[in-house]
Amino acid sequence: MKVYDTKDIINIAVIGEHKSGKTTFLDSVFFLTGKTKEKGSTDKGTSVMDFDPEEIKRKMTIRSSYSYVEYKNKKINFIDTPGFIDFIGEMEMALEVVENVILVVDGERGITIETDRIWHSIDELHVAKSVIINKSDTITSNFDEIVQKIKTKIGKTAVPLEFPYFENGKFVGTIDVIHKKLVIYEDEGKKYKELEIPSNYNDTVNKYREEIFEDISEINDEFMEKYLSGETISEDEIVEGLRNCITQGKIIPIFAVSSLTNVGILRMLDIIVEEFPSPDVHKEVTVIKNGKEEKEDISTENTTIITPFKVRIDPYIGRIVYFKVWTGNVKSGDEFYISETSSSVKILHPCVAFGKTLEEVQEVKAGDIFLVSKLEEVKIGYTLVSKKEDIRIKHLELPTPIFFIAVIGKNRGDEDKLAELLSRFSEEDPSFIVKFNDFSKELEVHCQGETQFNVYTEILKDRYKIDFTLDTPKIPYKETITKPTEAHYKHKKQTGGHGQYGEVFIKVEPLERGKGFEFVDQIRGGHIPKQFIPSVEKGVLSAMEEGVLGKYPVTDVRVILYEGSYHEVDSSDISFQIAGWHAMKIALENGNPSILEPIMDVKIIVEESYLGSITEDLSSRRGRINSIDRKEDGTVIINAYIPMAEMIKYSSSLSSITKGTGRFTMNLAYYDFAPEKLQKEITEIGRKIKEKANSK
Ligand SMILES: Nc1nc2c(ncn2[C@@H]2O[C@H](COP(=O)(O)OP(=O)(O)O)[C@@H](O)[C@H]2O)c(=O)[nH]1
Ligand SMILES: [Mg+2]
Repeated sequence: MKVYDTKDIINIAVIGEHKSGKTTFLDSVFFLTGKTKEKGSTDKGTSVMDFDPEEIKRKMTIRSSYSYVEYKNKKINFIDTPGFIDFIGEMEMALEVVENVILVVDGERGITIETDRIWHSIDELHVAKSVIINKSDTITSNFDEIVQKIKTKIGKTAVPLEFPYFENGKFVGTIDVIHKKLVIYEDEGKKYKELEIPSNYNDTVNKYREEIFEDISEINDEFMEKYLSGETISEDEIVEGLRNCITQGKIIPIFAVSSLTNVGILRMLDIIVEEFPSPDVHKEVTVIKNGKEEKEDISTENTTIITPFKVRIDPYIGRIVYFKVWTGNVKSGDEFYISETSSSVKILHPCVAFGKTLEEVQEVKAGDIFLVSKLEEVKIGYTLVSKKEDIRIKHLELPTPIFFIAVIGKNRGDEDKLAELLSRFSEEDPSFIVKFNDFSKELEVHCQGETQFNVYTEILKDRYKIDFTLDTPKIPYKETITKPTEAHYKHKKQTGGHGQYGEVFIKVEPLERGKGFEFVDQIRGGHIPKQFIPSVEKGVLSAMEEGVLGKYPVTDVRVILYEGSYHEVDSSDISFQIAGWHAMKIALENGNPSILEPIMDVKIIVEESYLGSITEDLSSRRGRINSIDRKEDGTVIINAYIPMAEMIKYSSSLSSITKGTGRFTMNLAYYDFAPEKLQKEITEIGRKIKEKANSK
């Protein structure tokens, strides 16, 4: 493959609900541009993008995948993404590296809740957006209806550049609004002929053109003057105005296609190479240099910055890392510095990919995407820089987990294997988080939903034959004290030779929520020698690992060491650790201990008609509603604080209340005292968990 300049590269992520036809659309693109002789098919398991055996088996995209095509002297990099909202992490990683997003809408189903959800997750992203109404072969009348729905749900600025044309009820072509042509497809969609628009379509074409002209006028005064005064506007001016509007998100173009019959796609590709922004729309990229935000010229020769955005473990090739080049260029043998690890790596044999096939390239320029195999030390989230400087690229934040589950190996010894395999999934999909719960000594998965969890655990069962049971994960409760207290402990032991001696007096005070731990040394006159002060602190901290109620860790306390004594010969690090430990345990007993529970900051988005049932449900979950915002599209956003214990199975409850239409996000907000009536129960739960964990 030849080397492409930044201005000739177009990066596109294809998103949309499950089964809307994203992967088929790309198979069609590959077929029409001559990349494949025979068109791939997800139904037959021959698709270019869904090449993973797990994907073929499920007929579903699990991971994002990348392939390029060359068309009209441009290189278009396509990233296909999974449509299940559970795999939103895969989608977000792709979104970070593209300047264009195409939303695929299933024309047969129209704008569904899932489509709406996916679209909303990119609401605030500054990329050029477009929509294809796929499966246009199955719709004969409701195109306008879908367009109207797109306008209310997705944005008023959405407007068709092509709408479908039917002959005898068959989708045979499109009407191109900009070029004012009827485009009829031949030879399996590989060719088209341009004809005059039948006169009965003129009104529709003019209506859409007016919309487009008004949008262009908004950002271009010269264009506006010409438009208003009725002067002729050249096709070039329209194309350029439209390109600027698309780039700035002022227009969301809509296309009508059938990925199955390849109708509409070739012309769409023509428009893509003409109108879609290349990475050079951003002349600069924002980086964090030595902790400060700065701009770096993308065409610089001095500094090459690349970031890994995806990892794939290929059964034959091994580990493959996908990179985006932000500035500069990359050649085989180039050395890069990683700020995150303060180490260097060499990039050898950069490749482009077509499905699972890799092809080495000579050079990769700013804006482009490439991949490298056998690169072990690089992880998603790192920034690689061609010189030894602390430069980082700000990443999009991955969605925080909303689904939690404990995975327990059936047989002894399975646990390690389970942890290893689950972590491997997590390396490829960082939104699938595997954690070892120190308190319960159980393995937990924190992820985006049941579908994501099931896909991965089915692989465990099918491929690795590992048996496991599932359990609810344990809530990370904590303990604190509620009144100031004092404690004294003298540790004295005489055994044969050296004895042990250390005496401490401490005051322990409750701190505000979230303050954690403070240790104050008020020893005067060397009553405890300097070197033993950290020993006392160590003992105190070790006592705090298990509270005196449910054995949950202790937090939000200030410990003041104000007096003590030592022995010239017998005092030692360990003696003072022991004294500190005992004193702290006494203080915890006497400080009116209480249990703290984690409270989540929850954002729930539902259609307005469900508001009543949601608020009712939230009050039964001890939720506190902070705000309710009504949006133009008929949805409401409810912000609430809800205890984590009440949120463990919330995804399925929300789904059943809203018939699958609601969605939510949550983050840990703060810790608060658990209600009086639950304290005893939580205490007992903690003791039981600890007992079980210790017997392991
Ligand atoms: N009738 C029709 N079916 C299509 C079209 N595009 C895709 N499909 C079918 O829709 C199903 C889902 O397609 P797929 O590409 O796997 O969807 P994805 O989940 O969005 O990647 C498959 O059975 C395809 O054959 C189309 O344009 N027309
Ligand atoms: Mg797919």
